Amino acid sequence: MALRDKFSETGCKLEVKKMKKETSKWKSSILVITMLVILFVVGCSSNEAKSLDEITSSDTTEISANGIKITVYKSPGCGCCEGYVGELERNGYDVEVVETSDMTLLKEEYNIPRTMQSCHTAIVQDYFIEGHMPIEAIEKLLEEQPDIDGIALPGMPTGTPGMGGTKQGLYTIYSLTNGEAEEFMQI
Ligand SMILES: [Cu+2]
Repeated sequence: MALRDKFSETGCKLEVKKMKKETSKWKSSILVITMLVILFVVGCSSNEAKSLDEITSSDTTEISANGIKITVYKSPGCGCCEGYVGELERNGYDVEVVETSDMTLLKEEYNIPRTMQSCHTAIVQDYFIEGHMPIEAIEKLLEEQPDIDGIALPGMPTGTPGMGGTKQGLYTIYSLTNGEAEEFMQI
């Protein structure tokens, strides 16, 4: 009886030892799993940060290369206006077309005198661009950011973007401030 007790006691001790061993095994595997999870999460979040960076930088490149927002107001059915929209798009501008049957009202709102008017009016940043404006003039305007209301190329000269035909001499482009015209550039 006493012997059996002793045996079972030893058995118990052995069991406890085994259990302790197993517990420590479990503990170490839990530790390893935890470390793996941490590594995975850190890895994922750094990947996420990288991809966000990549998205942001590619967006910036797009904007600096082109993608400048420009809104073109035109009357419905104006073919040369559409030609001009196409030219802007080919040059990388992000064009929004707004059709309106009251172009006169729009030109009054922007204080564009009759002698300076053309078919369509575009808005880029805070400036208006009146008419079949050569791209170089828009680039100069956006680069220099002068304190003016906008620029205008009156009428619809042949050879200008969207008009077709061949260029007949230099175009004079005007800057307008409160309806007052001054020469902006000649192309
Ligand atoms: Cu036109």
